[in-house]
Amino acid sequence: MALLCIRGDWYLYFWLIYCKVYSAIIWFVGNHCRGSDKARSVISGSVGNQSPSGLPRVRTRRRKPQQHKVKHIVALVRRPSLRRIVMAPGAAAHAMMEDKAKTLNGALANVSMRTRRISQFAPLLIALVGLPARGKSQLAHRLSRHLNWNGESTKVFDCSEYRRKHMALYGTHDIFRADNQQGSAIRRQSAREAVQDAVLWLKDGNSVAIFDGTNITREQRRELNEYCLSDMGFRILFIECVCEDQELLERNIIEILHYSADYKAMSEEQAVDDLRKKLEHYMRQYEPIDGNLEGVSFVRVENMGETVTAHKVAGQKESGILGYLSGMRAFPQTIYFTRHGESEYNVLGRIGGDANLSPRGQRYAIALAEHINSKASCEPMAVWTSEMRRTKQTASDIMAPKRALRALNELDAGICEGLTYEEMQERFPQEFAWRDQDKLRYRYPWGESYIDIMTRLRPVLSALEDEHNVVVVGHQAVLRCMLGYFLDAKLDELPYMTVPLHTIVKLTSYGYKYKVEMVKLPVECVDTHRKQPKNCSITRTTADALVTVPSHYDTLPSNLWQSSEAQL
Ligand SMILES: *[C@@H]1O[C@H](CO)[C@@H](O)[C@H](O)[C@H]1NC(C)=O
Ligand SMILES: *[C@@H]1O[C@H](CO)[C@@H](O)[C@H](O)[C@H]1NC(C)=O
Ligand SMILES: CC(=O)N[C@H]1CO[C@H](CO)[C@@H](O)[C@@H]1O
Repeated sequence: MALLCIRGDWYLYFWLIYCKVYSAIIWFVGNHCRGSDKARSVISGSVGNQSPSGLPRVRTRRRKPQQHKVKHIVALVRRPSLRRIVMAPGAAAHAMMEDKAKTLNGALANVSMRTRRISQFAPLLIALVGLPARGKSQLAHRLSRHLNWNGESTKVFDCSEYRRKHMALYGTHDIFRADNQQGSAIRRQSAREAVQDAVLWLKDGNSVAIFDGTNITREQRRELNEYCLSDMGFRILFIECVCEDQELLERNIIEILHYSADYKAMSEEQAVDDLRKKLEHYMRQYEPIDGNLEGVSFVRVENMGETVTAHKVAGQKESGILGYLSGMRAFPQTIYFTRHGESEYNVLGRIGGDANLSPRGQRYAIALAEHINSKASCEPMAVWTSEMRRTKQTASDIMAPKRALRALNELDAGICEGLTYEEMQERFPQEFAWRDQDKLRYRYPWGESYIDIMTRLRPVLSALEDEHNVVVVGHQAVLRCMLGYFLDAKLDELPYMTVPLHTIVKLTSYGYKYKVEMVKLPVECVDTHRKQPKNCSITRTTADALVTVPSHYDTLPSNLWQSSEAQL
């Protein structure tokens, strides 16, 4: 044992001395300009300081070489001769480069400094850039819908609407000619007004304004950028829409011809000719964004989201927008929404639960399948249901791939699941009144609010925006939210939207809007829509609370099947 210890010690000792000597030599070589005396004293000092016991020696071995290394590096950097060697060959060129960079980046440096200082939470102005018919308006409105849904109050400021205000009647493409003084004055004026309104909107405490201008030139972009960043302290993001896809372009042009207010009074040939000339005028003036020449942060969207490139984009809102843009597709779409067929709980006036369809509900399921299957033979369809029995049963006969999504489940009524409104009033009169006071935000104890559903529906809605021919079999509250999203409903109106049972709601996109068609299938059912009562105070009487409750059965009628047969 003793021998082993001594031998171990000896090796350690030897190794230590070797290290010290080695690092000292390195240090000495590096430091020779500043005198070797000091180096030698460091060597002798560190060797002399060795303690005879094992443990401390190990520690010194670890620590000391590190100190030497640091000193060694410092010495190298401090050595004037060495610095001269590094600097000498390129010194003049380097200085010249610095000067050049200063003059080049001079204007941009100020801007980017300011960008960095502007808070993440500052309001954001989005300015669209691009030729007409590149899908700018569609992008603007879809983005606005998406942001509003996500709690960022957003509004689109459309330049052409301001122009129309100035010119009661659209004349011809002539006003878009670069050399048309009066025309360009009007366009400049309307752009200015749109920006002013956007600024007022943001100053009012809203978070995003989308400026749907047309062809902002490099100079205009610089001005707008400067104005937003330095004068207003807003964040700014440019979105450039580029479209090389001829098919997409033609579709956009047809949509403009159909839906633009400018062409309402023109014959088709006239309108086509006019739009073509207008495009030519714009193309002559258009300057695409060049990341090398302009210090602005921008996103380029090619072919409506096929390719998305970002330049100097930072910030939480902006990255959300970037994510949305890159997932975006644009083609005409039709989506069908329907509630499940009448369920046993609907008949009884009970909320929530996971009941089966009533006999009448089953009849609706068959009628729905017939209706959808006749369309499905032309184009492929898909069916999305919730995870609840009543939606799955409703969709069961539709011949299309089905998917059950938890996000589509009905609002969770928590402690009130399975109760009738009368029972709710009896057991939880205060909760019932609170719900009537603010149905959108009211959350059932242990359950959900409409706002909660909106949150969980986000991914479904994003996915749905890029789908065509989908049948969504859902529930009342969930469909209110979904339809509200596509139809741009006001949030406070959502909980009172009418989505009756046994009705197919067909949404068809046109331009950036959706057209809605209600198809009521001839199968009897109860009404489940409860209007907001007049008296929402906590102290209201039971009669006041129940005044708008729709009528329902108290027990499942045994003759429901026959009676509905008879009525048809
Ligand atoms: C920044 O802007 C100020 C005033 O607008 C100007 O005087 C200064 O030269 C600019 N700085 C740079 C680096 O260009
Ligand atoms: C609601 O009902 C309570 C109690 O019946 C009554 O005091 C109150 O005035 C009513 N409020 C409204 C707005 O009718
Ligand atoms: C609406 C808009 O910004 N139009 C501009 C397009 O480019 C021309 C040429 O610079 C401007 O004069 C317009 O104001």
